[in-house]
Amino acid sequence: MDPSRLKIVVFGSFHAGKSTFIQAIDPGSRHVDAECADGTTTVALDFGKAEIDGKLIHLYGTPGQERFEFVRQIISNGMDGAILMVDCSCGVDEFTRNLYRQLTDMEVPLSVMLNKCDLSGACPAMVRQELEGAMIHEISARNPGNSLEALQRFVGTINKKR
Ligand SMILES: Nc1nc2c(ncn2[C@@H]2O[C@H](COP(=O)(O)OP(=O)(O)OP(=O)(O)O)[C@@H](O)[C@H]2O)c(=O)[nH]1
Ligand SMILES: [Mg+2]
Repeated sequence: MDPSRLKIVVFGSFHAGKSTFIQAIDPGSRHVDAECADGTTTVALDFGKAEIDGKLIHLYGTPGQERFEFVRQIISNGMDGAILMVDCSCGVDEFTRNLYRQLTDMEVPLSVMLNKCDLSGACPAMVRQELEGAMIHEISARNPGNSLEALQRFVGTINKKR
């Protein structure tokens, strides 16, 4: 692996905020979406770039719909780190729990991002309790500064020699 380049993949349930996060990090990011009832949904992937601590970060977003499992498998190939995006105004669903288990079993560096903390119904404490032991960052993906800070902190923990 090229130590100056990190592939980080963003997972999470439908509408957790994966694409919004990547857009916040890289306003020039690309998104393959389709229209859905309340906006758009990712049907292939998101791709954005950032430079953090002299490292080139390639950020890939996955689709949140269960039927796109094959896409998640392809995108995860060779990842150096994973982000699990959780909408903390909804709590932890079964899909998120499964993703958490899978990613933990893979022993890939993992950050759980508790998203939508700007909403009055957000309950990050409840999600923290469920995913005890995880490296957790509380964010609002609608806030680019806050999102970048969380990504920087996560990147700082990834061992480049993996
Ligand atoms: N209030 C609030 N809304 C957010 C936040 N992040 C995302 N959203 C909204 O949540 C909805 C879904 O966001 P997306 O970024 O498309 O979610 P996604 O996880 O990529 O969704 P899929 O690709 O369908 O799985 C959009 O309407 C966003 O504007 C946040 O931090 N706060
Ligand atoms: Mg998306």
